[in-house]
Amino acid sequence: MSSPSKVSLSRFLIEQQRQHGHINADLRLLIEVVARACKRISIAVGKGALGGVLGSAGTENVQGETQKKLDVLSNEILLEANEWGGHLAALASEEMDDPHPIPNRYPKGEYLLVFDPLDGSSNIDVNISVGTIFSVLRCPDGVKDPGETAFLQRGTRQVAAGYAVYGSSTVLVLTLGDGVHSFTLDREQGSFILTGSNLQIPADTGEFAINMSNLRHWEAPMRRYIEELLAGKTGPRGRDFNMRWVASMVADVHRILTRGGIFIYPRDLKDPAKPGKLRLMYEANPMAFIVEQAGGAATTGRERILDLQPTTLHQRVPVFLGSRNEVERVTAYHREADA
Ligand code: AHM
Ligand code: MG
Repeated sequence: MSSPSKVSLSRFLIEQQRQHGHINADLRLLIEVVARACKRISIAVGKGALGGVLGSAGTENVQGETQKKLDVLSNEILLEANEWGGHLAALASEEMDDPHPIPNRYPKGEYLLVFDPLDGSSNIDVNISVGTIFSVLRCPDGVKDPGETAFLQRGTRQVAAGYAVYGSSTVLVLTLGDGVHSFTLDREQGSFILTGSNLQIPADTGEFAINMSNLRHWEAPMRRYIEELLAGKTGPRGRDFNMRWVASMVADVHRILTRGGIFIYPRDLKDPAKPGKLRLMYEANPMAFIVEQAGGAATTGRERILDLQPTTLHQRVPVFLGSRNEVERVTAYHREADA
């Protein structure tokens, strides 16, 4: 008997369309195009110094962050790949101030794509995992030239979300709203192969991920939560916890999806104008969608992330996500303190 054949991303998507009716042909094309772009980004990242792609591009994005050459290149790869297929009405990205319209020479589709082309920029030049995060929304009915307002939809309205992590292997993680699945890039074949179905995040964990250097700027309930974890066996939690922080959200979330954990980028009081570091539309929402689909939870420390009504494209939010029982506990500490 022949061994069961491997399931490629293309086959997986066709089956989702044919058997389960979860997606239509346009959404299938969209995911395939994004995956192809991620493959190109993976190749560019993998070349490192040999590709001449390391270092700063000498420009700043809308958030005043210095762009790396690979940030700019990854953004261009995603734009170019997605412009002409007829599946999108517009795109938006961390690296562009305003939404990018589909040029008039191409047909327009019903979806909006929003992405962080290369997340974890500070890790690019030091050979540590980085990734791409994306979220898919429907263009509101009757909107012909979608601007910023068309994108400002609650996370619950996402029809798909995913990320690619460019680590020791390249893995694409995807949800279409019916569980979370992962695909590993077969570098010889050039295709993504299904390597994980219906991933589940354990409800309990002994691992947390946070940038501890900001501790002095945190709110009281946040300090309480971390101090209890640090107190270990002899503290109120009665057990020891371990810490991991890659400083690439994709890599930290991928670890949590694989073996559990809680990821936190809280609000801090260093700059009261900034309610957190991570961006709602292309970091928090897609990751919250994936984490919830894997049985985890995602909040701002106070509210469910997916319920937030966005007010601007590049808005920032505090992020608490991962193993359900830990996210619920730290969220309860914030609510208690507010009450
Ligand atoms: P970026 O999109 O500019 O790369 O910033 C987001 C990144 C996340 O990937 C990561 O979790 C966080 O910033 C790390 O922040 P810090 O430098 O405070 O550790
Ligand atoms: Mg980012």
